[in-house]
Amino acid sequence: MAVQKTYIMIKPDGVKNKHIGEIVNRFERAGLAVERMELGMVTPEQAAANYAEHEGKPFYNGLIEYITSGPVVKMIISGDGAVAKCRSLMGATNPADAAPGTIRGDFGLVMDENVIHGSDSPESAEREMGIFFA
Ligand code: RTP
Ligand code: MG
Repeated sequence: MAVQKTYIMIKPDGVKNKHIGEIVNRFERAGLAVERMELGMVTPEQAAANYAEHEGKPFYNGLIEYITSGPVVKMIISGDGAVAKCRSLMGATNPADAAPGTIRGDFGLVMDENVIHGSDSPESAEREMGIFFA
């Protein structure tokens, strides 16, 4: 499988609830490597660019407000099939549907605060890495 890079972001609830170490550990244990890592805020411009596909949906305003509400951990993660591998480690979008053993299944409580973001395709990954690590 091809080596890929993907954009991963531990969301404000993941930082607040002190899951950074455990989450990074899971990616590393899966054979993936952390290429870049930075703790900081997401600007409103970055939030809008990252979630442009959701503009106009009922949950959009809350999503932007939430992702800019506190520090996040922005990461570039690399490895064989990194995009799909990370999505699989993250689990389903809604923590209620996410399998035990996945990041959202173990640490997520609600759909609106679901611990982690990960690029959903190699194309999204390129775009999102450009937004957060210009
Ligand atoms: P993400 O982009 O954050 O990694 O999550 P995802 O690909 O699994 O899900 P996506 O469809 O891109 O949705 C982005 C975020 O918006 C919130 N959401 N709420 N109430 C709803 O119906 C709804 N749908 C999506 C979630 O917090 C999701 O992570
Ligand atoms: Mg998404």
